[in-house]
Amino acid sequence: MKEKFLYAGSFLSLLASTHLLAADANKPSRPNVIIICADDLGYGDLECYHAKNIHTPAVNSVAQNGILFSNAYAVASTSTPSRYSLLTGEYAWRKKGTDVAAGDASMIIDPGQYTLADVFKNEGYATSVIGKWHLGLGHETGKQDWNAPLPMHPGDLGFDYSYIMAATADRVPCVFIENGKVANYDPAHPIEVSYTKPFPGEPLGVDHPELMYNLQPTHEHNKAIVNGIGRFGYMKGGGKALWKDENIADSITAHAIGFIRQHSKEPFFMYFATNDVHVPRFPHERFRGKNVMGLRGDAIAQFDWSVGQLLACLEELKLRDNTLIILTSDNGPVCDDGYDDKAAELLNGHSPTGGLRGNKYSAFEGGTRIPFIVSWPAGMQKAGTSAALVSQIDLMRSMGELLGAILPKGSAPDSENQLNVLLGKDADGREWVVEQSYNHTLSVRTKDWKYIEPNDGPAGVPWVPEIESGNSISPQLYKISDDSCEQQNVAIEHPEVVFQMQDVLRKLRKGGR
Ligand code: NG6
Ligand code: CA
Repeated sequence: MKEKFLYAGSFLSLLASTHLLAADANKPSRPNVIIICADDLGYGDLECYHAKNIHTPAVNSVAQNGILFSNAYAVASTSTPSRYSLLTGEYAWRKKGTDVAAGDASMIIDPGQYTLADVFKNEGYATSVIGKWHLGLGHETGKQDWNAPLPMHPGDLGFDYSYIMAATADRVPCVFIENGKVANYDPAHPIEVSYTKPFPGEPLGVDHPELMYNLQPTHEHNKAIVNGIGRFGYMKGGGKALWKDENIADSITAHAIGFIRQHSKEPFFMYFATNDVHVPRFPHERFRGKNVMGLRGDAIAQFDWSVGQLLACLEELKLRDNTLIILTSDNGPVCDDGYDDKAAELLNGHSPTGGLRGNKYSAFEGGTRIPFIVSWPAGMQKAGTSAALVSQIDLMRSMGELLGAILPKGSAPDSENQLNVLLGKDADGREWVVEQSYNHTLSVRTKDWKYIEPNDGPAGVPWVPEIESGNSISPQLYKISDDSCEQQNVAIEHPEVVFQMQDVLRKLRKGGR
């Protein structure tokens, strides 16, 4: 089936490129595409988004050669649902089992679903995912044999090459998985993973705080100990395959560069998903201790370094001009997310959300409004900024449009083609964007308003109560303006706006757009 698409797609793109060439011999087509997706990087965390305590020269240069968006959204305020939506063009709340995944979760995207990687692959691109996956592996939760090839992995979802962390750095297994097999596998130390039972004889963080010598937990993260850091879940074995947190950025960056070099003569797509700036934050020693904000600031600097390495490689290979980079984050920022890295204490006046209310997990803007920069020097008229409403849900159909690809019926059901907005040719963007908080509360953002639907969840996020969840039993409506964001609930004064917003959600839930 996929082969048919391959032929049809290649033929169409040949037609499309011939057409482009006929219209304008210099017009670029089929750019390489790299999505750089940081983890928990906030709207205010980059210098080009007005961060003061941190220099991010590499990201700045992406912005200087592209469009910087000020109203762009992740689909959800946590990783798994956000990434699910980015890669499938379907709202995660439509599908069960898309909440924050354990490290032994089975594969969440069905191999029968058409993904963003399929769009590229069927247009003849070499495709890869490198870094954080967090969308499950194998066919049965908790039943993976980590000592053998995994029967289901990104290779079944359109990615030709994968070098990934199964979930997050704070969850076992703490090994990289390359094309469905543990990288650097150590037969002397077979791997066992459980999220229910400890392994006899394996020391746990809760009993041995002295073994967590690199970082101490503030909550949870006190089970398996790997590299002097406590984790979620139990694990045994791994030996030389175990990662060292301080080398994760180096390792994924080196693999990303390797992929670019290998495919420099053909169009490629890479989803580069960094571990930075998720917890545990333990960057390489060349970054540690350098930033006034402590480890969280050091991790942002390390993220910028990774971006810089990719840019340097593209420049060297003369690929930068015809490479379209989308630089973004999976959800809003958080300070204390389970380790005592003093992220909150050392902010020194910095606001990770750029002054927005709420944080990662929240229904408030801080949960889902994220940095979003699009840069394609050869394919954009001019650099600049855009206030258009943008959602990551639209990447799939927008990239499809870019490639002249045909998507199968029923695929990417919630995605819209917004290519002209992403390329800065259209300033309008979406009429509304829908966002999901940690407890599936949905919000609607329009140009002027933000509506949060009523629900009976607690006012603070249960495991980090100091974070405002955005939950309220009353409907909330806020006027969005630059100086005051989500401070005054005006739902009672504007019932007609509340009704319009509820109508958006009602129609969406029925399956419409
Ligand atoms: C939370 C974890 C947090 C982090 C998050 C996932 C607790 C106490 N905290 O459940 O540490 O791992 O899940 O983050 O459970 S995400 O960015 O991958 O969604
Ligand atoms: Ca995240």
